[in-house]
Amino acid sequence: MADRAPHKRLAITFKFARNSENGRGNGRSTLRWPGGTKRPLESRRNRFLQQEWLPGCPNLVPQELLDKYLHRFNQICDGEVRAPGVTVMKDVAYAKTKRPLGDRTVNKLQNFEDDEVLFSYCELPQIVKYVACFTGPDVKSVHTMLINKPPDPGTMTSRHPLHQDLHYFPFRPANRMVCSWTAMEKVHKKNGCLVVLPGTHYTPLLQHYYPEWEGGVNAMYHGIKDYDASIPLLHLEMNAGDTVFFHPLLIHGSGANQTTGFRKAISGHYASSHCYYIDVRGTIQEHIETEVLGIARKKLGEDIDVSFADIWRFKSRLVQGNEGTL
Ligand SMILES: O=C(O)CCC(=O)C(=O)O
Repeated sequence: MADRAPHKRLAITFKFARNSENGRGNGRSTLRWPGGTKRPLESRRNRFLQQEWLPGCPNLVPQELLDKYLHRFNQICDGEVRAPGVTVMKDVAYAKTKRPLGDRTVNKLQNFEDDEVLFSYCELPQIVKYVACFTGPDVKSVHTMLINKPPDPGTMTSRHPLHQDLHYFPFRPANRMVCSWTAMEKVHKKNGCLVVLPGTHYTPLLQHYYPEWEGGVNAMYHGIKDYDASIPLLHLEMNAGDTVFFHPLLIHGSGANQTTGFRKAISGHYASSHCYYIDVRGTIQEHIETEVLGIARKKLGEDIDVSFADIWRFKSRLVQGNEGTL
């Protein structure tokens, strides 16, 4: 780490050249880390929303913390530690096989808000500082993930289809939510780095479906069919500890891991405590509500009386400031 500048000096923002006609990117295929400029945080938020900015901070999370998260991941994955509430997801290629849980079969852990080791990522001051630029001072964690992305089993099921995170959230406004995504190791095209469609945080929420992939699709990996294919994909190649922050309408996904190693990342979704729940019935989000409630009933019993909003309330956890309506 000694050869890398501390994040404070490099608190910078990715700039995608803006086409003033349509507000879209210039199609650079690989993310660059431009030279640092320090900007007041509120102005950073405005730039993010009004222009094409994807805030990215090199080396924001130190290696010793990434090692701690990795160790915890392995403990949970191997069954050495029981982490209440954590969902351990196997790649669909292994889901119906007898292959045990392990780092070769698990594609992600979700909902680690009750695991103090992993949740400490969501509370890191250097992360919350940026998050609060978008959410305001009253910050709630609403969703948590450690994505393992093991080597693709040969089915291409390690891909994550292009989607907008807002599709999953029954609350608003979108401009008061943000995702932090930190690479836990070097991520690049070959191991399935994040890909984004720059500028799409201006688009409305689009219809999501399960993609029709030959090898199958992981549970809840919904994708957008009708995105603007003329927008060039941007690959976010990053080093361990580098972090990006992105808007819930930004279209993003990730490629297959075509290496023999992993492509780990840790990620938190945050919202202002003052966001409000919406009723998604009759909207394009209705089917995600049906699917989530179906899973909850399977796990907890057919007769449970729980709403989509209750599920999100249950897994949300205050990170900073005061409770509100979320
Ligand atoms: O890390 C990845 O591969 C993408 C994860 C993602 O976008 C998600 O789970 O919503």
